Amino acid sequence: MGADLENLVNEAAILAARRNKRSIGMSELSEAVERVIGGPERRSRIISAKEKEIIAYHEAGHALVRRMLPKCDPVHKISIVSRGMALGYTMSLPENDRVLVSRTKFEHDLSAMLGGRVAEQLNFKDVTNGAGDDLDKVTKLARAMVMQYGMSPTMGPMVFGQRHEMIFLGREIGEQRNYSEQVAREIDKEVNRIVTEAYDRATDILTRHKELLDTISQKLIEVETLDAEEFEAFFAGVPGAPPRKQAPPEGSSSAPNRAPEGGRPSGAPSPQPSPA
Ligand code: NHX
Ligand code: ZN
Repeated sequence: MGADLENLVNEAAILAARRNKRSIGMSELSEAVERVIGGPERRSRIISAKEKEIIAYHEAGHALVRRMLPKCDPVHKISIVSRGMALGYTMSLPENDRVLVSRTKFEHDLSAMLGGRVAEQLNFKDVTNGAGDDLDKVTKLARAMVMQYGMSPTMGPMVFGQRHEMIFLGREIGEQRNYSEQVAREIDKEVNRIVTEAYDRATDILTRHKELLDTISQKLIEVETLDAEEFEAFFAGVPGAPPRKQAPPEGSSSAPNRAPEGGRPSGAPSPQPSPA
């Protein structure tokens, strides 16, 4: 944790020095956060016009679904500039520190994670291997909802499988199956149902807002990145878009449950690493 912060500030200092600045500003700090989470930008990567269009639609799909579902965290940044391993990414920013997550929020998050794949399908009538990482996360989350969180009405409030973890390494080393073949099939069916419903929800949103998907994708092709404010501008007067709270001014502490000391200071963002 302390080492993470040291690394973060060091990255910010390097960026400030490169920009011939005498001190670290907010822009260096946020770029450092993005570098630490997602790796360095790779502007030299060569991408064809067709691929750039696919990447733009994929990211616009994530962002638009995320914006239309009330339980999703707000979009912090959309980019079609490669960073680390990813060709593009959509970052979100939790509005408050959360410990407990509802089934509804998980369902909305699944739809947002599938938004990229759905946008590819709707616009190109074809899909790419690029969504593999999104689908991996979707499948793992849906499976955890059924097997670990008791969130499937048909499977009931039970835990399936005894997970063997090496606690001190925080790593899973395998799963002991403690349920029948029959139950294994029911679990698979439930995981599939949850993912399918999330996919259908994303398809519904992107079909109803296809023109907006086109507009945002074209804008991304043109400018390559959109920040929260630029993205939000597309939604003024759009019916069906849940209202977005105005971000509190820098340094103000409006969150009631924030730890007074030792926690993240208010105003310091904690962007999610997910490229989804
Ligand atoms: C490939 N990369 O392997 C190419 C080079 C679908 C527009 N054929 O979902 O970049 O396809 O929303 C962390 C996070 C690899 C590590 C994402 C490693 C993705 C990312 C595969 C966007 N954004 N896919 C995404 C993407 C790809 C990949 C990752 C990772 C794309 C997608 C990578
Ligand atoms: Zn994606």
